[in-house]
Amino acid sequence: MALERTFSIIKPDATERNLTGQVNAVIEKAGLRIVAQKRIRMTREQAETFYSVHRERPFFGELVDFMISGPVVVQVLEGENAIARYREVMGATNPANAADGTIRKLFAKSVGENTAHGSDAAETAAIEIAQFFAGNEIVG
Ligand code: FUP
Repeated sequence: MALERTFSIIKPDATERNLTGQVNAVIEKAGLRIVAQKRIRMTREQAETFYSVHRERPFFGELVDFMISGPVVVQVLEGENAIARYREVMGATNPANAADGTIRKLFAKSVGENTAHGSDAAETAAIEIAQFFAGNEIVG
C-alpha cells in the first residue's frame, strides 16, 4: 500500500449549506488526513482550466457556472491509496447511485451539485494539486 495524496474540492452546494465541517468529519473518519486546505472563490478561468477535460460535454457551461457560484474549499488529502479511497468515500457521481454513508449520498443535491470532487488518478491528482497549492502550503 502506498501513501498517496489526492486533490479534493468541497463544492458550492456544500459551503452554501455550511457543511464543510460535516464533510471533513467523513473524510477524517475514513482515515484520510487533510494536509492542506483553503476556502477560495474560483475564477471562471480557474474552473474552465480545472474541468477542461469536460470542455466538449453538454454540461460544461453549467458545471463552470456552478463551480464559481459560491466559495469552495480546496484540499489535499493524504493516506494509504488516498486517490481510490477518497473516490469510495465520495460515492458515485450521481447521488442517486451513491452508496450509503458516502459524502454524495449524505449531502449531494444532484449529479451537477454533488458536494465533492476527488482526483481520478495519480497524474490528475498531481496536476490538480499544483493548480491550487504551492509545495510549502502542504504540511503532512
Ligand atoms: P466525478 O469524477 O465523479 O467528479 O465525475 P465526472 O468527472 O464524470 O464529472 C465531473 C463533474 O461534472 C461532476 F462532478 C458533475 C458534472 N457532471 C454533470 O453535471 N453531469 C453529468 O452527467 C456528469 C457530470
